[in-house]
Amino acid sequence: MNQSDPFVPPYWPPLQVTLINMYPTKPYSPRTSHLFECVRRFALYLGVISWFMLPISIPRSSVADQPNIVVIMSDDMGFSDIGCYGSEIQTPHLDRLARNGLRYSQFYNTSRCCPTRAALLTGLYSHQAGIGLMTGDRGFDAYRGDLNQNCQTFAEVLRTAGYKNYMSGKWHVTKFTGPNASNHNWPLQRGFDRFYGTITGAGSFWDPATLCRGNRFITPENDPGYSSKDFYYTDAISDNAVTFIRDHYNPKEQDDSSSRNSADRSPLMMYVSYTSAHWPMHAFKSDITKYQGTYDLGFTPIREARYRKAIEEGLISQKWAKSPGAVDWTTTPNKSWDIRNMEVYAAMVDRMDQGIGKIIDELEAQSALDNTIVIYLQDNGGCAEGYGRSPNADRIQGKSFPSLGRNGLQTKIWPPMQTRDGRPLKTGPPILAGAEDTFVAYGPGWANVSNTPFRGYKHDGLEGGISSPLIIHWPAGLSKTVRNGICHNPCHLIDLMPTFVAAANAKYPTVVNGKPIQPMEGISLLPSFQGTTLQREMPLGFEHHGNLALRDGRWKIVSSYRRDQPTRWELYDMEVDRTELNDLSERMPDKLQAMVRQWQSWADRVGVKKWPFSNKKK
Ligand SMILES: [Ca+2]
Repeated sequence: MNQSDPFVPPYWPPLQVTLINMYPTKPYSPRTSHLFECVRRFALYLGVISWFMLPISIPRSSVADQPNIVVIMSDDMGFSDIGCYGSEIQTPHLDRLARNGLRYSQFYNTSRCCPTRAALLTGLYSHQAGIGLMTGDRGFDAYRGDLNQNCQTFAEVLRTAGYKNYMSGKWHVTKFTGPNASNHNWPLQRGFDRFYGTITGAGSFWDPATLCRGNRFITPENDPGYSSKDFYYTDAISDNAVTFIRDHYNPKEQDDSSSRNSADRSPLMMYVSYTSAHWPMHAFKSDITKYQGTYDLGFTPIREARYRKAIEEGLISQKWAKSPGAVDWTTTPNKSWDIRNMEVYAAMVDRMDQGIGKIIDELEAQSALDNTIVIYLQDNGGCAEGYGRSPNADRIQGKSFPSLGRNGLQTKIWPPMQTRDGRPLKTGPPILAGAEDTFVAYGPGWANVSNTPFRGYKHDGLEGGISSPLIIHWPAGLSKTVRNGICHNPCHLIDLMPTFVAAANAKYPTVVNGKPIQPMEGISLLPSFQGTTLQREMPLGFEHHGNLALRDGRWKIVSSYRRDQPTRWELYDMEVDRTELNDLSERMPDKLQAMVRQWQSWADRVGVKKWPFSNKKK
């Protein structure tokens, strides 16, 4: 940011020049006692001496002071949906991470589930990993719908640095999702030691499809590793993550042998991939009740309150006008139905935060929180899709299904589908969302609230589609000067792999199993942990479903896909207009064309094909 700019970030420290040590000894925590520090330094001294005495073949990382890494990602939530980014939804645990950590105001995802997961896992643009669109094979290498063999997941890379890797939650980076399908691209085959979760990308929270433990399909009722009186997927993800952490530090208690050897001495990596708050809106009554009355006045007052709070937090500039509301509450039909949808959505986010609290508590119980990098992010912006918003009463009249019993697999992720005991799921008004026999999405009006103050939704290259909170919590590694601070440098999913490689003292490979591995695309965020401005040479590129964008410093071009219409680029100065309301493309045609050429160069390099393409191969 330009210091002459009236938007001077309130918490950002003066520019510092910091030498980033690629083999870091962690900055001292101010809470570290003198005695502990002496012991720690002596241990480090012994470690260094021991290292020189070891055979050359022992990797240096085996004696490094490597941090644990816990990546927590939510699903289909907007920029302002958690408390510390402006929301009225109660997220005290995420807020605590933010107050003691570092927030980023311009962190980008890829605007959709699959490509975000591909980019997060591999440090590449999603097209380079083979997932330019979703998990169907579109006949081009960039759109195979399956992670390719010329990329590595961060689990695969961290494993080579001595990490034990665990995953709880949604995978969604392979087209092979059935119980008899090839599992070559499932978590255990891509670097993880233990996995609990779903292979595909959506479904009931009360009975998720493709639920697996390791490589085995399970049901909520026959899972040998987890049982709950009231199964709810968000809780199951949290509880299994807690179990993996506990077992990591108490290897004798664990129920499989994958990480038994020296697990207590290995650093831990955990990928917690929630499906909250993706449709359908499913939640416990007790959580929904907390939000009754909160949304009775509709979209406008909530958007305004979030906008004001985000300005107060220092996350957005007051000179960025709030984008216009997308849906008129006064003419919205079925108001009580839509109010309920947002109450349930809030309850889903609230429940996820409760689970994050359990994970943080377990790290604290293991005395591991201090040297754990806890990361929170979201996979795409609020979702305007209309799933479950039309009534299906006529179609399900008098219908019932055979019970699934204890072992029957849920095979559907949207209606027509059934509960485990055979009831059809009901959609649309006046059916109130929440229970297991309902299937409703919260729609464009509330998605627009989620994405306050931005335009656009999930799928889009506009800021509402690609902007995510990013919280970094790492007491042993963040400078005191950035605690409760905000980094305003643009960042992207591709930056997390280089950050992990640097923090873990890992070596990113060039060849694996004879296959060349594409180089990392991003930059390490470690300098920002010390308050140093990030230096990025390459612009950030975006393409999904024909929605295009390029971010280069303060400038952004963006084009929204319109069927049967030519590409129409818009140009924005993000320092003065991040809400993308003042298109400069006609006033600055040379700048626009230069950036379009940059975008084309990026698109050609990563394998983007012009949308729409219809070919679909099996
Ligand atoms: Ca998503």
